[in-house]
Amino acid sequence: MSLVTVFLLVISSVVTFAKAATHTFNWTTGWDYRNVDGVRERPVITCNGEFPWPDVRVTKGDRVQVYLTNGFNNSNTSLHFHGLFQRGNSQMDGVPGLTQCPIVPGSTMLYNFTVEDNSGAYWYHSHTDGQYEDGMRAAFIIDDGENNENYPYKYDEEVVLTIGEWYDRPVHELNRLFLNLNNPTGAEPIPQNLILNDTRNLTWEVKPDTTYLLRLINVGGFVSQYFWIEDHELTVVEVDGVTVEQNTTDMLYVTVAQRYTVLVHTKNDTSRNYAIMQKFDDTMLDKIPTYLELNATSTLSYSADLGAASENYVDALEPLDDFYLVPYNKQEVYGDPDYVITVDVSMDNLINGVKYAFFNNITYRAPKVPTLMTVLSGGDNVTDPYIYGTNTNTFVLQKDDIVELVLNNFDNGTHPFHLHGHAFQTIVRDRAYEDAPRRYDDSDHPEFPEYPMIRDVVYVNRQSNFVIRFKADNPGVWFFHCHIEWHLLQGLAIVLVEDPLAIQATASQHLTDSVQEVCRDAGIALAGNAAGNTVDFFDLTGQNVQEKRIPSGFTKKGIIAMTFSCLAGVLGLITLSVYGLLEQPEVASEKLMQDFNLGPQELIEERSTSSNSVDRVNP
Ligand SMILES: *[C@@H]1O[C@H](CO)[C@@H](O)[C@H](O)[C@H]1NC(C)=O
Ligand SMILES: *[C@@H]1O[C@H](CO)[C@@H](O)[C@H](O)[C@H]1NC(C)=O
Ligand SMILES: *[C@@H]1O[C@H](CO)[C@@H](O)[C@H](O)[C@H]1NC(C)=O
Ligand SMILES: *[C@@H]1O[C@H](CO)[C@@H](O)[C@H](O)[C@H]1NC(C)=O
Ligand SMILES: *[C@@H]1O[C@H](CO)[C@@H](O)[C@H](O)[C@H]1NC(C)=O
Ligand SMILES: *[C@@H]1O[C@H](CO)[C@@H](O)[C@H](O)[C@H]1NC(C)=O
Ligand SMILES: *[C@@H]1O[C@H](CO)[C@@H](O)[C@H](O)[C@H]1NC(C)=O
Ligand SMILES: *[C@@H]1O[C@H](CO)[C@@H](O)[C@H](O)[C@H]1NC(C)=O
Ligand SMILES: *[C@@H]1O[C@H](CO)[C@@H](O)[C@H](O)[C@H]1NC(C)=O
Ligand SMILES: *[C@@H]1O[C@H](CO)[C@@H](O)[C@H](O)[C@H]1NC(C)=O
Ligand SMILES: *[C@@H]1O[C@H](CO)[C@@H](O)[C@H](O)[C@H]1NC(C)=O
Ligand SMILES: CC(=O)N[C@H]1CO[C@H](CO)[C@@H](O)[C@@H]1O
Ligand SMILES: [Cu+2]
Repeated sequence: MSLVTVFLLVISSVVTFAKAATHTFNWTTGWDYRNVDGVRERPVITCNGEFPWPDVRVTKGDRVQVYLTNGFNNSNTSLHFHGLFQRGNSQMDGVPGLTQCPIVPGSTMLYNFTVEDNSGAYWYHSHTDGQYEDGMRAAFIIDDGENNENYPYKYDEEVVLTIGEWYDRPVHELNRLFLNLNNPTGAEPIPQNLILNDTRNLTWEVKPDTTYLLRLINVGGFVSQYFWIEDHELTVVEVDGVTVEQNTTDMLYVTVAQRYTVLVHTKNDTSRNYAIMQKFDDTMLDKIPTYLELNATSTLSYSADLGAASENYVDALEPLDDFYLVPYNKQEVYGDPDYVITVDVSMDNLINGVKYAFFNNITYRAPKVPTLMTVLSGGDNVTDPYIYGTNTNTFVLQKDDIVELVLNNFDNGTHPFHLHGHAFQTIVRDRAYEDAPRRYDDSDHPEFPEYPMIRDVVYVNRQSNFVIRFKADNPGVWFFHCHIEWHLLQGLAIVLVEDPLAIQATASQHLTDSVQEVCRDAGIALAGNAAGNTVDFFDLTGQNVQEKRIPSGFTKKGIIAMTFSCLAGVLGLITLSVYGLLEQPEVASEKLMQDFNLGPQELIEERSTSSNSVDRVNP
């Protein structure tokens, strides 16, 4: 290397260093009342007493320091920066039970990381107990260079727009009804409304003949939505922070946690305003209550004098299929995998009558010691998945392996899956199947795309399968889970421990003072296996485990019968509010019977014959 080159390298690193900024935030959680959807006031989670939470904008290379103080009196909290790779810094990923301890009331955690590997549209949210559905989330935008100067597409203005859904009451109330013996079918709570930018009937004032970079972020927790703007094309240029070759469409299908960045060119003609439309994917709802408006209209406004736009009806929902998007960097499909993980998704009731979600028959239960702390204290034993517990579905990945994850969805619903620490290639996504689930068959599959779409949240169709690939080049402890918060609460998650020996050997992975203090405040040990055993890492006595399976001979019908017989009086209140059917009690019991293929006569018979079983089940 010549002296001149060395000199230039020194100069350029100094310049880069000089430009990188540090952004420090000091946030305390709390509750207050807000009327978000214009229907009614309800408690929302605030940031320093304010709502909504602030959007964050930084430049690639910057440092972010967030002091998060738990200002709640009776719930824990955490903060996850969705989509950021947190390379060499797994402890900042924000997942209690995996990478940190829960932040208990009064405790403060410093999230301190640089944004090196990512740019584009991200978001941050609580990773605790569905809290983000109560408003603890916002956009996190990363410019590529000063004023996004390295972005490959040109535009005039940039606008962020969060979309989502809103419930009529807080998640902790809904969750008591959801994970409940009285909701044996696991029907998810029905939202009250579609929202965008935490309101309805929004007016977006635009200038004519202008190219907008519109960053759409679905910050919802359950239902996917269709999005379109009347008579305006959407040119997709980025998904989940991955720049793609332009693809122009009239309509998008956005699952929760996905981001689409699109170019929208406005018209020269300012003589009318246009509808911005959102529509629920109602196939994801167990029941469509009469009150629920399935679509919402906002206004793309060329002139305030022209007022609000009226609804734009379309005959067919034909969104872009993201599977065919091509990354801008044209990364080729990874070759044959070194390691294949196959997971089957299913839902079932356990002995307590609650409906759970399973990967390979295991519903996730957090370990007693966060998995990252097990890695840091486990010596040579950390390459054995057993020490992380038998109820955590933990897989250990080896350095730089090409990992293939095959997901077979035995559930008759669409699910958006998210991998922490990576964006992945999606090489197969099969169509929906109506009658029986279809497994992936690696001897009979469509040809893989040459340049597969890369993103961090991808949906699987009902009773179908997908295959994703990524390279295990980011040592850390990473969650892979359904981003429907209800399903995560039901345990639909696995854990990937990536190159654990490298985690041990890397100074930046060692726990910061703040991370350790958060654990001390929570009374959680910083060492040990999943059961908290520090002497013998292979002794899992006392680990958290799932409820027992329902013994054969005791059917789901028994569970239903038990529900009806024990709770005939209460049924109206609890089950019905979960089904969103308070106004139509008879429809709800009908729905319950349909879900379990029970006729009214059978129901009565079950009720009289299963009374012994009922005793066996009651705690
Ligand atoms: C954060 O704000 C709280 C309350 O205003 C204050 O007590 C604390 O010192 C601040 N922390 C930092 C690191 O600025
Ligand atoms: C939006 O409009 C609907 C009726 O179209 C109304 O019920 C609701 O209160 C409005 N919401 C807000 C936040 O203004
Ligand atoms: C804790 O906070 C909740 C929600 O704001 C409130 O309803 C409750 O009264 C508080 N409890 C105590 C003991 O302060
Ligand atoms: C908060 O975390 C602590 C420590 O793990 C735990 O004991 C407590 O039950 C949690 N609180 C809630 C409301 O989940
Ligand atoms: C954040 O981490 C950097 C790098 O380790 C360190 O220099 C800095 O002091 C940390 N910030 C705080 C507030 O501790
Ligand atoms: C949505 O809210 C963000 C943050 O307040 C704001 O910057 C943006 O302009 C809003 N978008 C629209 C379309 O009004
Ligand atoms: C819109 O108006 C500009 C000048 O203001 C003109 O250059 C452009 O060609 C017009 N575009 C269309 C589609 O008419
Ligand atoms: C919106 O929903 C209503 C019923 O909820 C329906 O009548 C109307 O056609 C829908 N509009 C669109 C654009 O789908
Ligand atoms: C655009 O998306 C469609 C599917 O919606 C696909 O057929 C087409 O190949 C894509 N084109 C480009 C350039 O990405
Ligand atoms: C899950 O359990 C079912 C029924 O007991 C069994 O047939 C199936 O093989 C199990 N699946 C896995 C992946 O262990
Ligand atoms: C799956 O759901 C679809 C749409 O709701 C329905 O038509 C189909 O009958 C269901 N299949 C099974 C096996 O339940
Ligand atoms: C079974 C096994 O590998 N046990 C090892 C766990 O780690 C400790 C300390 O690193 C070793 O002493 C054990 O042999
Ligand atoms: Cu799901």
